Amino acid sequence: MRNILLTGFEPFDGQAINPSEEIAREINDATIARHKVVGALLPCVFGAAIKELKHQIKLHEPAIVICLGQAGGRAEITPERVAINIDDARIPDNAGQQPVDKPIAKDGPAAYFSTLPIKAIVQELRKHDIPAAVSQTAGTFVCNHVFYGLMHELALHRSEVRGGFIHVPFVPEQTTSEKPSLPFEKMTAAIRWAIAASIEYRRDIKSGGGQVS
Ligand code: PCA
Repeated sequence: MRNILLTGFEPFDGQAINPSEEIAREINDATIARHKVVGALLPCVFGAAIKELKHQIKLHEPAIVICLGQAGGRAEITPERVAINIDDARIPDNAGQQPVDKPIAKDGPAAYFSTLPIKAIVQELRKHDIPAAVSQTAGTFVCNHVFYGLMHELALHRSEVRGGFIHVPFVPEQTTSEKPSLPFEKMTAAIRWAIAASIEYRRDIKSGGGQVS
């Protein structure tokens, strides 16, 4: 049975929890479409997060890597289309680092596209009444950093492994009423569907209208 590596992030920016961590913990050890899910936690720290991710990849030899992160303020589950080669932090990471306009890989390309079937994932989630949309930017903080680090590692050393990044909204406990959120159970179900779609669709489908407006 092949492994699927599913990572979440520790809380950051003074928050008590990070739903991405809870989701990865909840789905850890599940079997989905004859694949075993291995959950792992990444520090919200530039550099250290990529180091830990590479360590987990070496350890588990996954067929697919899906990294999760929190995007507070978004209303949908958002598979990310593109990782860009820049760190530009609006706030310090959990180690106090705040890089500005710093390339992630000196000689790396400007960007990598996700090799997850992002449109198929959106279609699958909407079929199950879960709000979902493709996102065109993962930002320039630690999530984009890890996403870029993942795609760079796969491009250089593991071209047969597919991977990408999915941002999730706040859970209701983290928000005031005017900020969007999704219940934890709904998000966990969503990520299970996303994993199943990633296994099923080795190539993405062509469909419009899936983007965040
Ligand atoms: N979200 C942050 C970093 C960790 C997380 O869960 C981001 O979007 O960059």
